Amino acid sequence: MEHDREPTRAWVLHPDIKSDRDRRPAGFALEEAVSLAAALPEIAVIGSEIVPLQRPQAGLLFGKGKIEELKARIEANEIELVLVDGPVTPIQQRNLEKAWGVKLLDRTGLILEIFSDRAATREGVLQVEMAALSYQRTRLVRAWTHLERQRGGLGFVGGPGETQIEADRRAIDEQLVRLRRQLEKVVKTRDLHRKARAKVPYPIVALVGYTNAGKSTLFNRLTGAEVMAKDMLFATLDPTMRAVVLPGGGPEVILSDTVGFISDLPTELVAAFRATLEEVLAADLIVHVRDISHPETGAQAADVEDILASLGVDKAVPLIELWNKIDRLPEAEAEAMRNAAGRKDGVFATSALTGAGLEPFLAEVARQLDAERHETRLHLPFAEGRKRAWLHDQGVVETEEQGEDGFDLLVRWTDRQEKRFREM
Ligand SMILES: Nc1nc2c(ncn2[C@@H]2O[C@H](COP(=O)(O)OP(=O)(O)OP(=O)(O)O)[C@@H](O)[C@H]2O)c(=O)[nH]1
Ligand SMILES: [Mg+2]
Repeated sequence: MEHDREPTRAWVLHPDIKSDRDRRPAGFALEEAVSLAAALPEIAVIGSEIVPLQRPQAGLLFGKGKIEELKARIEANEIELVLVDGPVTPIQQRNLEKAWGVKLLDRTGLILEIFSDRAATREGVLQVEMAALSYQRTRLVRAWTHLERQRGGLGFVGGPGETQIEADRRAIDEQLVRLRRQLEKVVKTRDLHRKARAKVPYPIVALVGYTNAGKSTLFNRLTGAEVMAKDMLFATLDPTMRAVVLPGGGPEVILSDTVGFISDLPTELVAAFRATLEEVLAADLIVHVRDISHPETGAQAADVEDILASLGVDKAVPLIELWNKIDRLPEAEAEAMRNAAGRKDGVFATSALTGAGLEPFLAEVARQLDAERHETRLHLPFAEGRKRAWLHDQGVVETEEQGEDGFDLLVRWTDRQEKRFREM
């Protein structure tokens, strides 16, 4: 990060496309796009606007008149970077950059930039690099087809020829193979870590949710950790885990804070973060943290559920929903929310900031984890002392008797604990 440089002056555009059936309310979408831009420290958002459009124009995205109008504003404000909240084809990007004399990023490009700014672990860095390269590769190909066509028609010579583009693609492919190999190595080490953690005697509770919902704030409050919690999109990128004792002498659990989700998450990134989010797949309990004070809270929750499903999260994993930031609502509304949450199973109105509503939530975590447990009788030969020690570590042994050729145990454990045991 270069702090001494002047921030790049940016303008944010949200194309509100009328032909797009399931388009989001433009005001909220623009607000989110501005927050996304603000998540990059080197950008200063000078202005933003909604651009109503009947349908996207093939070569330029916007209509000619609109482009002229925007050009005037861009020049008057000395804008260097235009962020378009939506997909922009490579051809459109090139043409708009030329028309306005700026650099342009689309939504996927911007999210990739943020992720690459945040990635802290080796694994995170590799994943973002791979996502960015895959994105770049598709754009390279399409831009080239366009150039070729144009050159053919006008008879120009020069510019990148086929061999150059082919070489670029090959270079990207080779780089991707290299990255994948490195990633595999890192994942293998992490798998070892996870195996080590599987021996840790506690169930895993994963916090998931839309970006900025309050996951890290809750994580910090419960664990006393200091994970960066900020009014900034994608404050957290790498998953963080900490052991916590649930209050009231409840069981000890491992709490896991994860990367936030966002609508239209670039597919490259979902794929890239699969490995990281496997922590979530391995959880004994999922806590979905929602910002209930956000005007789009319903749509955000639906997005999170879609992403969880696409990650293959097992429907059998119990889930608790938190209606967080209840303190931001006017008292009458907060009261109505608390009542509505109270009528639903596994839903709690909370404030990670003030701590309100957390006690009943934590009691439910303890109860759910306990309800999940079932009893199993095991016979362990003397040679399996390691497994026996593991069971005792997990605190699942109810009774134990020494027989002639080993131990007879009665254990009470969760499905996942049993699965981990069977895999040992
Ligand atoms: N008023 C209020 N603000 C909250 C509450 N929980 C979190 N916040 C604020 O919301 C912002 C985002 O909180 P984070 O904990 O960083 O959110 P996150 O879900 O971890 O976000 P990402 O890491 O970006 O996915 C911060 O400014 C928090 O102080 C709450 O219960 N009430
Ligand atoms: Mg966070």
